[in-house]
Amino acid sequence: MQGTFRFSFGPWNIHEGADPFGPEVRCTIPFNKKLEAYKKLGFDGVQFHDDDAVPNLNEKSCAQIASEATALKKTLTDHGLTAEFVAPRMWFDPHTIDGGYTSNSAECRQYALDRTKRTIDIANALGTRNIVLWLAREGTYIREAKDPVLATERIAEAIQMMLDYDRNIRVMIESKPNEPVDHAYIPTIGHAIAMGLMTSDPSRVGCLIETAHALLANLAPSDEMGFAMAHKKLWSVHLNDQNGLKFDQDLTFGAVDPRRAMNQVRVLDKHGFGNNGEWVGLDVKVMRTQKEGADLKHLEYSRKIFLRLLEISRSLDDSVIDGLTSERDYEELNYYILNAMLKG
Ligand code: XLS
Ligand code: MG
Repeated sequence: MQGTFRFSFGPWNIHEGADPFGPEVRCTIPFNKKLEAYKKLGFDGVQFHDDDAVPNLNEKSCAQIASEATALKKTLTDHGLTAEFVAPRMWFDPHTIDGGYTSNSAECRQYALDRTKRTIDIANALGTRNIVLWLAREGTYIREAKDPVLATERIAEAIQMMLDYDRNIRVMIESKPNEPVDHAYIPTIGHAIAMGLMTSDPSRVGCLIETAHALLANLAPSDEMGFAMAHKKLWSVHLNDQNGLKFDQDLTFGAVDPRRAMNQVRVLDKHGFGNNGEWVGLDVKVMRTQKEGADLKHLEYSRKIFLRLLEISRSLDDSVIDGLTSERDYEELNYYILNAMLKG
C-alpha cells in the first residue's frame, strides 16, 4: 500500500524578520501574504497555534474568539486551504513561565486548562478535530523543582479534560526531549503513546513526530515513525533536518542526511501514510542569511526533496532488497541504496 501525500506548514515557518539571537534582517510578512504563499509553494494545509488563528486571544471573549476563527475559516476556504490542526501556545504568557499543565502554581495550571479549551473552540470553528500538544515547558531545569509522578499525572489530567470537553477532538502529542526546558517530561514518541493509556479514551490520543525532535533524543526518526505506525498512532509529521545534538535547527528536509530523510519518506510510503487524511507537515525555518524575496525557498525545496526521495524510494527493487537481506549481505544492500541515491 502506497502513501498519499499532501503538504502543510504553519505561519511560523515563514519568518517574522528575525531569529531569536539578533535584530531583524528582513521585513515581517503580514499573515494574509503568508496565506497567499501556500498554494504557490505547493501546500494545501495550514497548521495553527491558537494565537496564529486569533491574535491576542487572552484579551477576547469566547464569542469574539469564535467569530474571528469563523471569519478565518472563510478566508482559508477562499484561498483553497484547509486547517490541519490547532496547538495551544503554552510558552509565551507570564502564566506559563514555569510550564502550563505541570506548573507548580494552581492558578497557572488553571490558566493552561482554560487556554486549551479556547484552542479547542478555535479548532472547531476552523473545521479540524486535530489538537497538537507540543509540551514546551512541561519539564524542569532543576529536577527537584517538580515531582515527575505528579507532573505526568497532571499532563494526563489535562489530556483527559480535553477529551471530555469535546467528544470529537483528538490529541496529537509532539514529543521533544529538551529546549526550551533542560528535560521535558514527554521526550519521545513512546512516552507520548503511553500518555494515551492514562486517559479513558486512548483511541483519541496519538502523536506527531518531528524529525529534529527524534534526533535531539538521539533516535532514528524513521524508526520512531515505524513504532508509532505499528501502534496506529502516527497522525502527523513535522519533517525537517538537524545537524547533531544542539538546538532545534528546523533545517530544510534532507539538508544534512538525505539517506536518513529517504528512510522517513520510505516508512511513510510503505505503510500508507496519508491514506486516512494525514498531512505531511514541513516544520522548517529560513536561514538568517536569506535575502527578502528568496526567503520561502526552504519550504518549496523541502517539499521538492520529499517528492524526489519518494521517487528514489519507489525505484528500489524489493526483490533485490529481499534477496540481499536473505543472504545477509548487508554490505551489498548498503551499496545498492547508496548507489540509487547517488545516481538519483
Ligand atoms: C517546536 C515545535 C513547534 C510545534 C508546534 O519545537 O516544533 O513548532 O511544532 O507547536
Ligand atoms: Mg514541530
